[in-house]
Amino acid sequence: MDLGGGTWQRLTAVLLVMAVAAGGTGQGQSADGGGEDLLRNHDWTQMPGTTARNGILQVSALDRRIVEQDASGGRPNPPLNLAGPHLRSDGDFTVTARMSGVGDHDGASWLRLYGQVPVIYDEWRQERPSLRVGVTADGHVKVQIWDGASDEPATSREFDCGCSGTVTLTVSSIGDTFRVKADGRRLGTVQDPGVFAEGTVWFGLEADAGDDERREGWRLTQLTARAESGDALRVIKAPQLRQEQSEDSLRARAADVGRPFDVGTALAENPLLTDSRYRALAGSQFSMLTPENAFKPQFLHPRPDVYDFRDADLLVRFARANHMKVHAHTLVWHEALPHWMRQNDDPEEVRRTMLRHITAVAGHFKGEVAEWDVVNEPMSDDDESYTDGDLGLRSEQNPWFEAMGEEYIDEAFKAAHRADPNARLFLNEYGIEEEGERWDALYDLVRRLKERGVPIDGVGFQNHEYAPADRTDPETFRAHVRDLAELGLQARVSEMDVPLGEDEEDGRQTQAEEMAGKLRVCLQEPNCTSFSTWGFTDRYGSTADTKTYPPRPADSLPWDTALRPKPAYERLLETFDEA
Ligand code: 9MR
Repeated sequence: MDLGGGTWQRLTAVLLVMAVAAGGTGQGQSADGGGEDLLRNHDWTQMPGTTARNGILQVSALDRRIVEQDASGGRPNPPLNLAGPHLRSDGDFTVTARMSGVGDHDGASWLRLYGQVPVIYDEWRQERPSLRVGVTADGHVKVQIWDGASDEPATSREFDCGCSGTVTLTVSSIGDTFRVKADGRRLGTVQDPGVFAEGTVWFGLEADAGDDERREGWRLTQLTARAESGDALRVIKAPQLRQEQSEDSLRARAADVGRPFDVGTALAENPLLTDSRYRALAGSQFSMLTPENAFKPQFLHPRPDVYDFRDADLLVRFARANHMKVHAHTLVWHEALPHWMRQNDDPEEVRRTMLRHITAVAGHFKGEVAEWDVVNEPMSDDDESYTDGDLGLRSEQNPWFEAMGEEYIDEAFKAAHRADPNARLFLNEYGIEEEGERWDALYDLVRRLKERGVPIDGVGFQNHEYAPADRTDPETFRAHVRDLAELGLQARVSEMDVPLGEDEEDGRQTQAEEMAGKLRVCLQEPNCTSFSTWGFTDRYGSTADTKTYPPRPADSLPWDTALRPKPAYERLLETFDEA
């Protein structure tokens, strides 16, 4: 994989702070003296959906969406330049974009300014405050404002412009008003509910596909930012990814176990690049990361012929900078699929789609990831699937099983092995920590796979304890880990979280004991190779209640919403010490 050495240098460059005086003419100013030239002086190579040539960015329709769990609907998930420049402003400022190739085809062309970057919770992208300005297919200029209180824009205004071809759009944030201009001509104002109250501005570029499915999008030929009336505006480069290490950490303990053992967490790229305290803990506490979403098909393979690995690569770079392993997740699952992947009923086509996806994705990350969840959650949730000789495999909503039956699992592992022969290959599942037909059926499945010579190395036990009934005896887990050892397979705790009920007495103690119990067993069983939680802080935890705005965080993970360690963290440390 080409991670671009030069880019890497730029990415890890020390925080570069540039004072941009209003109307100044120093180095870094654009040709017309309109402020700091964000396009030419800064890194846009990591902006998904774009290609850079001669200082111009081609923005194409990426069409990323987050579908709901039942595969319906889908919230747009347009990209932002996480590893590029962002602004710090404590006052009024102006951003100017020159856009070419707009207004002459079906889709709209957008510049998005995020006051806070969105957070992806379970099957949902929560919009936080942002402003989007763009040119529609019929040449209007449209302004939309998200105020952080809903998924939909709180304000939407359209101005007659007659714009097409090349347009220079200007947005000024002045007091509590946004002023919008096109080609220097005043279009109007929109009330600002406080989009940039945090003093930060992150950039996104979007091209709508439109009905004609054209993807060529538009071109950004200039982007500048300047302060208004003497207020300070600084352009900030992407943060350094390497984090300071500490002796007093989970990963330092894991390094002392006396055999290869990793302690991991799921990580999300948005907070990783924008929240320095999240980044510091992620890099200093863990020796392994699992991409929470970035490696899923709907994130990196949004259209049949479009792969965009840039957000995923950020996580790989972070891992590399901090000597962490990547446990990649996931190649074949029935969720998080872009709609196009479900649209074909021809079994041969479905098989080809699956194999092509695995070959491209595992091939891209070859040598960069230590392990893959090749197949995720293949077991059925329907009791009927476990009766009358049925083998308990999920068929509902699962296009892979529908097309190929059980064989999809064999094929997936073989293709992953061909693409990256050195990666350890896992099957990952929930609800298998306890006795019952689900575990029995999974055990039978992996035994069959081994008998057929399928290159599977291990099983991930997710250990989501969403309800008190999910709190399982570590000794049962131990028995299952040992069953796998007999088959020559490894095991790992892959996604643990322990959400507490509203008024659970001594809840945090229970949470700590649950996590410590599984870690202890994992440390004691030689074929158990890692212990990972599904995220590490409640600030971005996937079990938050996102039906409300802002979301109500759950109490599930070792660090709280203020990133303070909870008893679970202390108990995990102690458990390493006791081992
Ligand atoms: O935490 C993830 C959430 O942000 C996603 O919307 C969701 C669907 O892609 O997946 C969540 O992660 C799941 C993981 O991929 C598989 N096991 C269950 C995890 C928690 O729901």
